[in-house]
Amino acid sequence: MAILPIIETPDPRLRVISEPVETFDDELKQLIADMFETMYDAPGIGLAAIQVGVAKRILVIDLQEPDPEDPDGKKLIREPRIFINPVFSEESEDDSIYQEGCLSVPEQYADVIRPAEVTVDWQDENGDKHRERMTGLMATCIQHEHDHLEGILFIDHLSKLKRDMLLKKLAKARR
Ligand code: GNR
Ligand code: NI
Repeated sequence: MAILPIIETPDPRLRVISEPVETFDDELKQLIADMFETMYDAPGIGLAAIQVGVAKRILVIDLQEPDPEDPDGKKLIREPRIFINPVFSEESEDDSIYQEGCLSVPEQYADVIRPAEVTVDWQDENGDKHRERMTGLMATCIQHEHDHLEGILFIDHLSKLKRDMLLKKLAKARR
């Protein structure tokens, strides 16, 4: 296992369109393990392979929501999920607004409007096919991750004014 370096904007690799996975081998499983280790370390709730420089249609997500049984509400439940070659359909008419962040746009946050629900078809690490209706934070997160496969960042959903303000803040934070 290895923690991989996360690519940050304006690295042009974040604009590349990722290629479908065709071979479900040990190398793929190793990459997925490294992606989870990198995501948990960051920490983040999702990661697309292109964020670690691999232009393949692979997403890992773990919303790490608090355990409702834990009296302090501090314990997070780990529920790692793998989505390979995800395809969306039946995006809801209803939208949801969520304050998003991105490990490739560090420490910058903005409200993004997306369909509240989406049906996703995908393959797992063995190539087996799945379909599920996503809602809530999972719907938001998987749409954010899927954007990465198309070279899109959450800041692309903002007005030019808001995007420029956010990128200015990022530049300032880096100095
Ligand atoms: O860790 C992350 N948090 C997050 C919050 C709201 C909407 C999307 C996300 S995904 C992000 C990790 C990341 O950059 N994934 O690509
Ligand atoms: Ni992101």
